Amino acid sequence: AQDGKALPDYVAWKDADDLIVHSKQTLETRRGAIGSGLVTPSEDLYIRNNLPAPSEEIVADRDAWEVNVEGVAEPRAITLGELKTLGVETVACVLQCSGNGRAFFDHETSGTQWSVGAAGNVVWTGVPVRDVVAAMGGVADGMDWLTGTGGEEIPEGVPKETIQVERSVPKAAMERAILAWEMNGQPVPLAHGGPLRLVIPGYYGVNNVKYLKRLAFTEKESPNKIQQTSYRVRPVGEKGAPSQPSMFEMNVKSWITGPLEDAETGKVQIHGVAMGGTETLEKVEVSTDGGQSWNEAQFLGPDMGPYAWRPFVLIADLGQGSHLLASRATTVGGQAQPEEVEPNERGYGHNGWRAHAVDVTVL
Ligand code: MSS
Repeated sequence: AQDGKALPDYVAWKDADDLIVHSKQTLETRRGAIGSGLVTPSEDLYIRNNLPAPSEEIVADRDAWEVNVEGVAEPRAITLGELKTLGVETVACVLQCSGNGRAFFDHETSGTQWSVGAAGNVVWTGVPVRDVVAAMGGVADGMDWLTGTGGEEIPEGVPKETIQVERSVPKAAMERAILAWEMNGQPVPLAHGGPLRLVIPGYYGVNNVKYLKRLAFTEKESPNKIQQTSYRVRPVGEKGAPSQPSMFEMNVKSWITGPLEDAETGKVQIHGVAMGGTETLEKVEVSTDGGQSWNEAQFLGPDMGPYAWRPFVLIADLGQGSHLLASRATTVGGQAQPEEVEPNERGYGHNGWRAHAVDVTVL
C-alpha cells in the first residue's frame, strides 16, 4: 500500500494501491479509488475486524458450515448446504462502518480515523431469513430481536460478553435480512465473513455479522458489550449505555470522489457516490463554491434499489483559482444531508456535507 504498510496475509489478495492500511484489522478504500464505481470490487472493499479473522480452515468445506437457529418453533442446527435449498435472493446494499467519516469530526475521537472509504456497494446472494424462519415453524412467541453471533473463537478465560461479536437488531429487520454465501458473484471471502454472513440491508456494518454461527430470535438484545454499550450514539464525554441510540439504520449521505487534486481549467467531470440509507434517492446536488450555489447532478448507471449507492456526475466549468466541491443528497422522503452534524463521543454516522467537501485548485 502507498502508506508503506503491507497488506496483512488474510487479505493479501486485495489491491494494495487502492487501500489505506490503518492496521491489520482496519483497511480503508482510497477516496479516488471509489470513483464512479457502481459495485465496489472485492479487491477494493474496506475491512473492519473487531477480532482477528478465523483461520482459512473454516472456508475449506463451505457447505458443511453449521448455523444454530434458535428462537423459532423448531430450533435446530442447519448446514450451509441445506440453507441453499430453502430459498435464494440477491440484494445490492451499502456496507458501511458506523465510524466511517470519523476523521471529519472536530473533537478528538478514539478509533480508526476513517475518511470516506469504510464503505462499499456490494452485491450479496443468500437465503432470505424469512425463508429460514418459515422452514422452522415461525418465530417463537415473545421474541423482539434478531440476534447474530460471529464465529470467532473466544480465547479461554476471556468472558465472551467482553469481546464476542454478537449483534441484535429489531425483529422487523428479518423481512430484508439474508444469510449470504456469495459476495459480488463469488463465494464470500473469509475476510468478509465467509462461509456465511448475516446481511441486513440499510443497517450499519457492525450488524452484518461475519462467519455467522448462530441466528437467534431473542427476547432481549445481546448482553455483549458490542451491543450494550459500544456502537451507541451519545454526547462527547459520556460513557456508552443501553438507553442511547444504537447504530442500526444508516442515514442519507454522499461524497465526491474526484477530482481530488489540482485540475485543469475548463470543463471537468465531478463525480461521487450517494446513498439514501434505507430510502430511494431523489437527487444529488453538487456545489463548486462551498455551498453558495448548487446544481443537480446526473445519476450514472442503474438504480440497484433503496439500500444500494448510486454514482453521480456533474460536468462543470471550473475557472482558475480554488474551488470547494461539495455534494448533498436528498431522498424521496425528503431526508437531506445536513451541512453540519452534532458531535458524538465515538464519532459515528457523520453525514455532514461541509466536512466531506474537497478543496481543488485549478491552475
Ligand atoms: N462480524 C464479525 N464476526 N466480526 C467482526 O469483527 N465487524 C463488524 C462487521 N461484522 C465484525 C463483524 C464491523 S464493525 C464492520 S464495519 C463490518 O463487519 C465490516 O465488514 P467488512 O466485510 O468490510 O470487513 Mo463497523 O460498524
